[in-house]
Amino acid sequence: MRIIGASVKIISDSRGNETLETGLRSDKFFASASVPAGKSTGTHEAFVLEPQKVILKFEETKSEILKKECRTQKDFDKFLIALDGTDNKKNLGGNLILSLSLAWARLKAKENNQELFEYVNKTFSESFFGSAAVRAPKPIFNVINGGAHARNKLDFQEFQVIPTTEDFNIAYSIGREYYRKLKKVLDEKFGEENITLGDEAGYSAPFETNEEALEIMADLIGKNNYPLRIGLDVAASQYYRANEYIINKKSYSNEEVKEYYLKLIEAYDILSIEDPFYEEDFDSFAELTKEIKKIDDSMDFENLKGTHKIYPKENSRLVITDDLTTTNSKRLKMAVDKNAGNAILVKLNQIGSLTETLEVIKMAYDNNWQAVVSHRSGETMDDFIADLAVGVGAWGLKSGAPGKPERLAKYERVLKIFS
Ligand code: 2PG
Ligand code: MG
Repeated sequence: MRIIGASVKIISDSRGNETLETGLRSDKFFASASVPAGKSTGTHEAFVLEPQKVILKFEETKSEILKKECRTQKDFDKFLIALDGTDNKKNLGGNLILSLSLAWARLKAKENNQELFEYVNKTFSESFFGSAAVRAPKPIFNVINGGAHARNKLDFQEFQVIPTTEDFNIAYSIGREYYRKLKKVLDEKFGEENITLGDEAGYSAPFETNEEALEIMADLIGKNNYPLRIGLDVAASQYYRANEYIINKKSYSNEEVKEYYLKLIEAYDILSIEDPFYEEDFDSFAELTKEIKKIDDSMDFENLKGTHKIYPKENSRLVITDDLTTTNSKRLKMAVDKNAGNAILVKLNQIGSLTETLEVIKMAYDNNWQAVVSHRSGETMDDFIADLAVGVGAWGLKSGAPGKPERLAKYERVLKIFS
């Protein structure tokens, strides 16, 4: 495909920080893409170059991009990676490379007369011989925000609800209903004036402990018999200090924090836990994964009572790796070799190109890991991740709570694909 025009703009993300939007033009079409930004970022993520510096870099390299004619996504992404020439995309910036990569994907999909998710699905099978069934992911609603994403006492970053129904339309509707009801519960308990929204549109309130938030969530699920389970992204690197974890002002060793999580998992029937340990501690991830599998294996699914009955057996619990693996196949290989988890969180901007992202997902699938596609806490209105999740048949899509436009955009796109 020949590119006849390319431009990069500086736009604002949902936190008001500067980020990039890139446009590419072929003979017939125009396509653009913008990139998000994280706050609880992993050390091994691709380098983010300051937007103003990106503009200068882009002007230097624009002629190369216009000269180069690439046939496939892989060719284009490889060309950009070679142009950058560093290990972590430090020269051009992972943000510039990703925005070009995603704009190219959108443009190519238009050239092929395909929907973006179809293009992703085809590219996944053609480039990596990976086959994935197009399907709607489970929406993962981050209804209470803590950690680096809110100003409150919660150590854990994300308190999520995950619908157990396969029907996305119903799942989305239940998620929104739960989110509305939760607001009422919190208003009554803490006073309306004390409830605010965190970075990902989840509520922030003066909770004293993580358990207090979990208790309120579980109670609301139980009372209404909602087909929802609880998920957590604890983002443990944020409360890790030299060999100890500080939770609610108390210090825990690796072993103690593992026991603490296991207690919570059993007490609140938690379906998934993300980043339970410091981002280099593969061994503790492996230990917890082993213990959680034991809980799942010991469950008598035939004789479960009450709301448990609606949980299908195939919904085994997930230990999700985010900062540990940073959407990087070298890191995922290390995690897979140690059984340090069973699902990878996929963020395009952690690695910085569509091709490398698909490569990581292929590796995950080959090793019987699940994939959960994720937004960042600083988002734009771009909904690329919805098509990515659908196109690779991801287990889940994490796009925050259904309460701010940049979060809704992704869920709405999935809804549109399946309507
Ligand atoms: C996470 C993400 C997104 P951030 O930790 O999973 O929810 O947060 O974008 O701040 O890294
Ligand atoms: Mg995370």
